Amino acid sequence: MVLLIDFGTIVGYPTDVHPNFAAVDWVTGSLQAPNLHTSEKKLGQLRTVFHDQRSWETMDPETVVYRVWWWEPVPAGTEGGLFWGGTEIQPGCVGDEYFMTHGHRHAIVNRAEFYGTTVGQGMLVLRDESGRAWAEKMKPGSLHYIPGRVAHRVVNTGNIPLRFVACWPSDAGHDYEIVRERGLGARVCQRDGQAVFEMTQD
Ligand code: S6P
Ligand code: ZN
Repeated sequence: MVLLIDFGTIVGYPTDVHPNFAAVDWVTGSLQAPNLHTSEKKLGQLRTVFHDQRSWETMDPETVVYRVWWWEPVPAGTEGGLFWGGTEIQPGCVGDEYFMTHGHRHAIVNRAEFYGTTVGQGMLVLRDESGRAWAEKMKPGSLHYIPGRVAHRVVNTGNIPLRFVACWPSDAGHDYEIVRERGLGARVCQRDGQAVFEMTQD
């Protein structure tokens, strides 16, 4: 059987297969998909994330720090399925610390993930179960494999929005508590105009 896919048209698909099709703009990471999910995180929702609480308190809690969009071709929790999505982090700082995602480890801890940068500059901060922290530079085209059991967070170190695409298992889930409790063991701060990766005591 010949299968022709043209961004929204599938010809000759077997009738028992749901026509799951989507389109990605590979330059920006924007996504068109059925029942696209979206969420946003504002500064007011990220109270414990930034180390400079005094600066955080002086800022507008309605400031959007990042947006996420994703496609769930199978229901959340399905074993063996995959999700696809993207994230855009605004440029900015709280005190000397760059805007970043909350960060999480997957609820099913052995679930891995891919990140691919489309726009901007940043750092992917990672921490394994033994507490070791490290970072990978993100720039357009960089592809990052996040192993299972590794907590992850993305920091925008540039002056334009940072965008990346992601692919993760549909049953991975998110454990945010572990990052709230233990942090990532490192922070990325602006020192003399440069992004510096610094280990912390947490
Ligand atoms: C999901 C994947 C991303 C993040 C997104 C926001 O496994 O890693 O879609 O959810 O970048 O980060 P966070 O830490 O708020 O979930
Ligand atoms: Zn993840």
